[in-house]
Amino acid sequence: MFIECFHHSPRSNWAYAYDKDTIHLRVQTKRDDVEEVTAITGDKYDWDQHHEDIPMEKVAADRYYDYWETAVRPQYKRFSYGFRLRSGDEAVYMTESGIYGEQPHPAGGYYEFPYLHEIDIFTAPEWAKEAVFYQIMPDRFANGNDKLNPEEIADWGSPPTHDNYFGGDLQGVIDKLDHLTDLGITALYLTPIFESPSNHKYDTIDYRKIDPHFGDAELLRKLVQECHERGIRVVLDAVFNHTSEQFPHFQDVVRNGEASRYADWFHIRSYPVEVKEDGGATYDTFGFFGHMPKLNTSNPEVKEYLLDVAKKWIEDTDIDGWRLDVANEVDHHFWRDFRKTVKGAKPDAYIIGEVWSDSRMWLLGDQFDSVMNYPFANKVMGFFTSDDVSGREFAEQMNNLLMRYPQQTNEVIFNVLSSHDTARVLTRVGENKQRLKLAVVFLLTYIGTPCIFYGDEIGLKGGDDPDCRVCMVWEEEGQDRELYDFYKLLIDLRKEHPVLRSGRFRFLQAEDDNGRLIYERLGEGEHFTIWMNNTGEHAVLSHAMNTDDWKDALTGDHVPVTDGEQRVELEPYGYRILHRHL
Ligand code: ARE
Repeated sequence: MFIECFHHSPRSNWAYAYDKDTIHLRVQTKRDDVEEVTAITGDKYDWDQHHEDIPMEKVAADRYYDYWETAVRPQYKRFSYGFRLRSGDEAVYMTESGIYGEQPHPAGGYYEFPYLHEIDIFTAPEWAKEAVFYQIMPDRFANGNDKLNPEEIADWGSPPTHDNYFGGDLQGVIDKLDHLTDLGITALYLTPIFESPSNHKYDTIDYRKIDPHFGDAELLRKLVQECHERGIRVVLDAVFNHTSEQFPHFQDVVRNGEASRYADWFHIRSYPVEVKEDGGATYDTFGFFGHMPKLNTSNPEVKEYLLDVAKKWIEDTDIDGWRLDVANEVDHHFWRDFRKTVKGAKPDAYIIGEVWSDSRMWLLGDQFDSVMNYPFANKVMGFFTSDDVSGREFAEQMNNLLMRYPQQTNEVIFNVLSSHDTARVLTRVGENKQRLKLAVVFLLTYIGTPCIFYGDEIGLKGGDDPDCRVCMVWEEEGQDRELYDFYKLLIDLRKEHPVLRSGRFRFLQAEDDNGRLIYERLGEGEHFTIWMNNTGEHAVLSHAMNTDDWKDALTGDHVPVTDGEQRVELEPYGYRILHRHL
């Protein structure tokens, strides 16, 4: 066996409390190398009386590794453990102190789960597990009050640029809530709405004031209330990594230099505070954007100011959570205090960090509940936009992502296909609606909290920012109603079946020479299998099945099993969703 490929760590995504009674353990081994892994568990204070060998299941495989997982429910909420790994006649024991040919005495050197404290368990808000999100950029969604329009607005539907405005506002969102309700949306994420000089509002002048072009606090309160009456939660966008250069405290530093009482609110490199001819700023910024000075969030005054903002909007308008802009560039101390403040104001608030890469550091239960899952988006869109990625490669990529995080994180991670920072899905799939539908079926039958970028459901197109930020189309003749009905159908299916939200996810079949795959969602009382043909040819997929009460989840047709095998014919880029009650 390739012992050098064995991996376990007694914390994080390898050993974690899933709920108040259950701890999940995971082990990594080289792909197709080990035949059996057993968790050797016991209570170090009385091993003879309290020990149990627990078989581990191979739950996933990526390109290089197999992943084994089991659940342990220790009677006294504590246990020590090691692993027996076997291939053929060869067996070895892996403990924290090393790898041995014989089972070491449990007296020491085993891994430890010292004690399962309920307060230490990361639990995400239950509603977030059930949610289907819709992301809106208010300036582009609907204009509900012309009186609030910026001085100059572009014609609705004309090409967006980095600088033009279209006059959308909060009243427009309120006016169009029926669209969200009809689609089946249960949660709304608004990009920034506080006072800002830009059309995207990601450079804040006043965190305590709604941008006058969008409305005011009273109107936001009304929007949240109308959403709550419809069973829709509301999440706002917190831009705490940086401000606008017009932020008064920054302007004070520009005017007064080192003498400013706000000098330590920012990361000033040298004085005077300015953006030089060559574009370089004498202070830290978001990216290289001089108009976005970076806040020093380790400064207690800054922390107090921003945490008050986070609390204020929950208390004043009853919002249900925050999406955190450029979250990975703000310090962890700040986010730990942020979580305490936000959860103190609303215990089931949902905190989504914007982190485009591996987010383990923020998902240990002490900072974020979730992150915008761009690695998911990139792999899913990479698979469904081309014929070059095989089903097996895709399965390996998704399994690798799933093994990064604890199960309860996977159940609420914020899965997107596109956003205001990426090209739209229909554009990314080359306007091939069949490919688009496969990607959307995957999004809405996968584990995690799905989010739909406004307008994707009616076939809006657009390249990278700013082209993706086109105005919403409200005239039915400008909408792809067939696509809308498809999104609605899949959202309804997800909302009707809990197993599509929190059931076990497994790939059942993923071929390495084409884009065909089958995966399942399995939970209390229900079983789904989703069959996909991500190729341009007709396909017949078959899979061993020993039960015969399967139906097509969308048509209700019975899908027979013959001689222990289920066969499903698929059109090019076709899919079938099969369902049975257990
Ligand atoms: C836009 C254009 C720029 C242009 C600028 C002119 O994108 O090319 O020069 O306008 O003003 C906001 C606006 C953007 C604006 C930007 C800068 O929405 O329209 O830029 O401000 O003025 C990384 C960060 C991630 C960040 C993206 C944009 O990690 O946090 O870059 N996303 C957030 C918001 C944005 C917002 C800002 C940050 C700033 O969602 O909307 O931009 O507050 C890889 C990397 C990622 C990288 C990603 C995208 O995947 O791994 O780290 O994200 O690419 O570039």
